Amino acid sequence: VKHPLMNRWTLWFTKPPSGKVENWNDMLKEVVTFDSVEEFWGIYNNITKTSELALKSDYHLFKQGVRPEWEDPNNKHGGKWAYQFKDKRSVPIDELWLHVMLAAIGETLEGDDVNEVMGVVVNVRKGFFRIGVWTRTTGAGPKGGNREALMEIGRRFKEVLRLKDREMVEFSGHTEAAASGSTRARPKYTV
Ligand code: M7G
Repeated sequence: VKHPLMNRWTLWFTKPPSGKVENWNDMLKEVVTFDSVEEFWGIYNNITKTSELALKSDYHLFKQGVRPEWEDPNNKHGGKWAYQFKDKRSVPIDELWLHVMLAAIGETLEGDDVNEVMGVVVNVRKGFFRIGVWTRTTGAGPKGGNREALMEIGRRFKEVLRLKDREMVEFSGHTEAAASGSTRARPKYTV
């Protein structure tokens, strides 16, 4: 018996560049698409753990049909909630990333009639691990969306990561991140 998921999901991997990065989007590799709990575990048990990935690697788990890049039509008006874990040796990154993936595919990151979550990401970097949740809107502007729904996603994400009250998850729009040339744009919201 297969336990179906509400959505189909695609796992993507960013392979660290060997030389100079010409086009970021070319580094994205589509790994596999699945739509059941059993398939998820089959894949999870056969891929490299986040803690064992080389620096500059990313995993992206996105709804099928949404590429894990700002330029995708489903992301271009959106943004992300993110948290950086700076103590790489003590953080249980494999467990945290697993819990975030389970929350995504189990649809517990957002309320029942909300359709904001596009995917989740883990970045392996020199000084930190970062986990993020990408949303379709920023809760403001012409393609505005629902700010309260976004804040709720931030609160649920923070719970999944088991952060303390004073450890803040930050939301920033992709457009601002792109304009500033890094993803370290000033956050719009914190929770
Ligand atoms: P990052 O990997 O999100 O964070 O972005 P990091 O700074 O901690 O490594 C690093 C760089 O990758 C950005 O400054 C962009 O040059 C590029 N990049 C990241 N993302 C998610 C995108 C994207 O969606 N589209 C494009 N074109 N470039 C991106």
